Amino acid sequence: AKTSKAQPVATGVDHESLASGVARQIRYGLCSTEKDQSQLFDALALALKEQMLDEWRETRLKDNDFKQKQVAYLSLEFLMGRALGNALLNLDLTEQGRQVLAQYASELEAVEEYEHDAGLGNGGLGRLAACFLDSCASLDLSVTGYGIRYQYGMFAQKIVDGYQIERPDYWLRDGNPWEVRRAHRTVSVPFFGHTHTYEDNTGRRHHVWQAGQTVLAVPHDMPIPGYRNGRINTLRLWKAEADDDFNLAEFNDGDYTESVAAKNLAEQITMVLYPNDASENGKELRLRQQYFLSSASLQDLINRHLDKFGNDFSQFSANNVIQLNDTHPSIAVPELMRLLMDKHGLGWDEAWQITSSSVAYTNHTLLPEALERWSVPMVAHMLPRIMEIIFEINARYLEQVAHQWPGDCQKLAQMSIIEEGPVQHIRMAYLAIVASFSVNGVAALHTKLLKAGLFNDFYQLWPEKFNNRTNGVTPRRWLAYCNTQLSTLISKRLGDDWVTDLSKLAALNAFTADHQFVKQWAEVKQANKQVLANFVEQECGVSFDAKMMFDVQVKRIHEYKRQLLNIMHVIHLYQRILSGDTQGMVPRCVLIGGKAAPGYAMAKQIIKLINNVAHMVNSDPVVTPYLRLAFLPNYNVSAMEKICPGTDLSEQISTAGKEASGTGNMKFMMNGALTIGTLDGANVEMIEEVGEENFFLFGLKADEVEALKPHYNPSEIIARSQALQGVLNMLEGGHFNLVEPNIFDDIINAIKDPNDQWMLAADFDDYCRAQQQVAKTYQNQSQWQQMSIRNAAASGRFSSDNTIEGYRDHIWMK
Ligand code: DL6
Repeated sequence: AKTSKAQPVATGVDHESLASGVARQIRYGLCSTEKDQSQLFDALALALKEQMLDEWRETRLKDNDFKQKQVAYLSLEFLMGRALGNALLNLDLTEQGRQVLAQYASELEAVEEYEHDAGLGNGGLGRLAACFLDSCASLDLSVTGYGIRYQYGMFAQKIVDGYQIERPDYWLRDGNPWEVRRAHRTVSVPFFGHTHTYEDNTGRRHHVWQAGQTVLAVPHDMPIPGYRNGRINTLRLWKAEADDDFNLAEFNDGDYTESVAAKNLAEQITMVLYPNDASENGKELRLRQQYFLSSASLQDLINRHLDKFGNDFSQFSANNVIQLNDTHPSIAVPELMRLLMDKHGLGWDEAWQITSSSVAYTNHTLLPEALERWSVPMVAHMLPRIMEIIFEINARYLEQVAHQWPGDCQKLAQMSIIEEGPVQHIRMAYLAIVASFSVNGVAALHTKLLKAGLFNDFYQLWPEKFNNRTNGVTPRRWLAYCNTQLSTLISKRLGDDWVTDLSKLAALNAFTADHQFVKQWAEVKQANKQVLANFVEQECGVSFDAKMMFDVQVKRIHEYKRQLLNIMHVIHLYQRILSGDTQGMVPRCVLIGGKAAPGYAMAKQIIKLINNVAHMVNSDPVVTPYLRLAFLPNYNVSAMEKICPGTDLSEQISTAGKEASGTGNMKFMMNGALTIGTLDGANVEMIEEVGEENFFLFGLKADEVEALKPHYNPSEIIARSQALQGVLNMLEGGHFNLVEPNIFDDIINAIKDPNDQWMLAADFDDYCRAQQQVAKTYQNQSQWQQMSIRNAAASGRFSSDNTIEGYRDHIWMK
């Protein structure tokens, strides 16, 4: 059944029961006499979980009836962040929570700091999955998130001498009060071994995979409360455990220690999140994780189906959708075929009919290097039956290709799921497209480019599969929770319906001429800037002055995101200040934060450059009245909750055509920041909503980037640009690395390289022009504040509720 906007219903728990729950948890749950803040966090979280248990159970019972289609959202990443504040908000218990903690002389904000971020993701893709879960629950949709319970999440980043150092993030050290281990739903996942076939006496062929090893997948469930609507969905995270027979042979041989040590091998599968956001490194353990997640989740789905319908699979695809979050879980395609055929006795055609009408695929990147390929020998060794099924899917699908393009061998090779070469590889994205009934991109431009470029052959073959679902972010966490002052101000004028229907923010446009409102809007921003300034001081030791403009770029460090362009502009400003040219300059504090993949040398050098420039800028008293720079270590979800409310200017400056969507851009916009950006990803749609006059647009467009590529000549551009020459001279002169010679040579060479696909030099002058426009506008504060209101007012389209309604209506319930 289709539902419309989220409809809050009165729920909530009285103060008494939450207070007694906390007291009981301290006494019996934690068996504690102490009431320090970390204990209070545990007790409050456990008491809240207890409040959710009945509704959680009821939601499950209702969903097990399959009156509503069930969606399984398979993702290797869920970047959840902290859960406490979000649960209090969604359950309408924030005030009660505050009062209960006051009884222990504690403040909610202080207690919240004791929760470890659940950092089970790298960046945008994982955080999107987390926003989607909130929206699905709030829209009363039966959606289960399936992921991995990594013991170590995204690494903790430290900065030592300007360099990134990675430290393990053992987020489970103090336990996880939210999770429920459901051992009775454990399934086992096969690996290695060999296959054989036999014919039974009816002539039917059977395939048997004699696994060399099986690993137990034990579900640990996290509650996902909808916004005040009584629904509690589930995020089911799988933990790998060795089964009791693990290496029994060695055990029987008397090698007890070897046998027990070998258990670690199984348990390694869910030990650590791979910290690469846009490149796959072909590691065997990563494939193990992907198959482990896919197999466990599908077995779980099938078990639920069997409980209700027995071995009758005729309605399986009418009752289930499996949404693949990127290609990472695409090994689910052959796994579903295997389970249906080898375990449940279906024939190929029936199994394919079910698979291809249940699986849908979301693509999140245009970068070819991020498209996964697995070597055939590795898959054949680790998952022998899966390899056979992939070959068979490919053979059957290539017949369709041959039919569409008769005699075109080139087409066959180029579209084959198996890539030929010295070692054959499986193109996982192709496997996902071939099997899926829906293939979607994550912003209009991204989908357009997928259809025209990367997946054009497939678009020609199956145009009906392709659709766009522009990303969004949840307004609960990213406005109502993280920016309480702004939320209160908005609600005073508009009521609070906007929390579940963000399009209502459009009504803010009516107040841009209301001086009182504009003044209050500016005061809220000012207060949030002070909070951010305190945070920067505490984390970076750099003093930010809330009277200056706060200019922020936080996201993964990647060449295509062009933190380097940002720092080149900072160097340009620094030079202008040193030469006394401060006319028209607005004093600004620049904040940059983000993690580099540990093996990504260039990204790490960029971090080092930012830190070295920061050192020079911040230590010169001539410069600091105009410019300050800080690199924020360990950027994560809870940091963003403090950053986006206090930001004036959001930097979304990727090379056009490279950022699939971006979601940080939306969080900033919702919180009233203005954006300087290129025509890339969802920026394009943000401009559509807010108007170009309320956005600082610069740079080449995606088609211009492509057209320029063959004759890109940075030397010519440098020769024409004094500003760029100035920046390069300073870098080449070693101004920022006097005692560390040559450490920035790669960066300098990249800017001058005709093969620089990020085209830094090409966009530099226009970026500086747009930044001057920013400064000029900021000097007119009433204009700036009005533009800020218009940005928040126009952000309604970027609520993930809106996105999920699109998935619901055009993919899941179609
Ligand atoms: O769709 C969520 C997010 C987008 O907003 C970003 O633009 C995009 O870069 C990110 N993609 C990835 C791809 N990783 N892989 N593969 O993280 O997805």
